[in-house]
Amino acid sequence: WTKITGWMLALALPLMAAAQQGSGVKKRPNIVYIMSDDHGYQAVSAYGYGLNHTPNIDRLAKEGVLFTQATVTNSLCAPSRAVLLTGKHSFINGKIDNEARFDWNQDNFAKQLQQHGYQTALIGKIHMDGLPQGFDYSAVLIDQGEYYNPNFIINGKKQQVPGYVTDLTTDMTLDWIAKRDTAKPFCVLFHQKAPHREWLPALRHIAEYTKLKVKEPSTLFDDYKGRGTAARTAEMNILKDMNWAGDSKIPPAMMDELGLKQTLTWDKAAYTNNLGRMTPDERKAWDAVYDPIMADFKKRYPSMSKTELMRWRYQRYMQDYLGTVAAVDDGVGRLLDFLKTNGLDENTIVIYTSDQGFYLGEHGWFDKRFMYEESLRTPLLIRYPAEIPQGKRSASLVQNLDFAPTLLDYAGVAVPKDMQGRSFRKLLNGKDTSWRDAIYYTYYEYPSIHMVKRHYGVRTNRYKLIHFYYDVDEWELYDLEKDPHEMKNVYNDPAYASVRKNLYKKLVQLRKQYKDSDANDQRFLQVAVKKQQ
Ligand code: SGN
Ligand code: CA
Repeated sequence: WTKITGWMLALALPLMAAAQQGSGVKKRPNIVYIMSDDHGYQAVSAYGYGLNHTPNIDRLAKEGVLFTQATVTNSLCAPSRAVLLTGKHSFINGKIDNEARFDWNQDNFAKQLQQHGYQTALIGKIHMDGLPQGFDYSAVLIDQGEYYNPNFIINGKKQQVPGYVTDLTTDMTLDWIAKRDTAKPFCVLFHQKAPHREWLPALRHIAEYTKLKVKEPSTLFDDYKGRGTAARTAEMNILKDMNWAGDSKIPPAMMDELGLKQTLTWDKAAYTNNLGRMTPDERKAWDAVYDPIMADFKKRYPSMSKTELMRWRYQRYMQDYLGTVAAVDDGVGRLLDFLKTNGLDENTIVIYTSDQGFYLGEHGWFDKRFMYEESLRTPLLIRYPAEIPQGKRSASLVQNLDFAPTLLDYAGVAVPKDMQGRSFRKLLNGKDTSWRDAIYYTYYEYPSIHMVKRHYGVRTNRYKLIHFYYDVDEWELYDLEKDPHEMKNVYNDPAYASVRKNLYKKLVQLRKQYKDSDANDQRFLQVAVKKQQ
């Protein structure tokens, strides 16, 4: 039997491939899933915040759909990637935080695509140990990866590659597509490291971006009075918690001269290691731009007030952050041009998103983790001319949980029953009017860097209810329509009693639906306690 089936398959497969390429038969789409790291939607110009200009990502908005309310289920790097791959919440796929082990043996959508005749690749940041499964080709960064002359693990073998990480990730992606087997459809996960901390832009962008002056968010000087303990005790304030050398790029020797203490124990080392990776020529070009900025800071620092210092640090942060976004945008442009030149633009689904959102000074913060808007939401733009309308915006509550089922749906592969997300293919076609009215969120990495307390919650298109636990037991409720910046917790406001009751009901229902429980939270507490011992 196996012999006969083998023979039959050997004959049938090329025929099937030929049929796919032939006219009459609709070809299965290719998929380019672009995900950057920590790219807040505020820094995609199509979202209209006016911070920067991303003409290439914006092409996807013009030629496809932009989601205004796309969210993640757990606003942290590796957990977000695990959700993308498995289509399951963190408490089901097991990757609850950046430390937990990810079990590559479990099913993922790339494995499914591979089993159904797709060729697959994973290129760039994945932030998970172990050889990626489900990919014919993988070229991944180690852990967080490096900006200059980074190390990659290419199909399991470590190798340092000269160049700038964002450009290299783009090069490798285009290269892999160019060399693919044209008889099969492909799916590539094109994962940029940028704009992750410590924000080192490409040399071609530093002169322009270090001159940038952006508008401050209205909540830059938030005193957290309207909210709970979690917001007050988080350690992600731009003035207090950012590294002087590592992040703001003040040379370690200058820190000593000015009497600046290291913020984190690796503050100076981050600077030395990151810049130390540059070639002498690269370093010269870098210093030519940054030295004068630092010399100017040195003169001004002694007379700067705390407010002035916060303002300086905010601008410095934005310059480098937005500088790294510029190369990501270049890469998207190169990819779109490449698809067009190679006749692939009609039949390729292109998605642009980030592993989560990011604070660009809102509430005085950088980083993410919280279920508050800037980190809960993530940019999401999709282009696929064969099916998706052009230039539309959608406020539907889609999540990264939905990527796996959506992509399988487009590929014509049955969605495994245990995936928890839902395909939004019909939603994009305007054929699904019963989309979910609330999303569920969990966050676990505490106590840890940035000290964002454990929490879970529910968000509808108007309200948000959050429960912080572990070493507190606090609830927060926000009315996003009246209070879009989430400055006032109305959990105890009698005017919101019935809203609160309904949201709580919804929360209980979602926890049940997704198979989450207090028992899960307890189980993961044990993991954390063990980790600290
Ligand atoms: C590092 C960063 C943190 C960041 C985490 C997780 N610190 O620890 O600021 O929150 O990564 O980021 S650093 O000083 O080492 O840069 S994530 O995107 O990978 O989840
Ligand atoms: Ca991230």
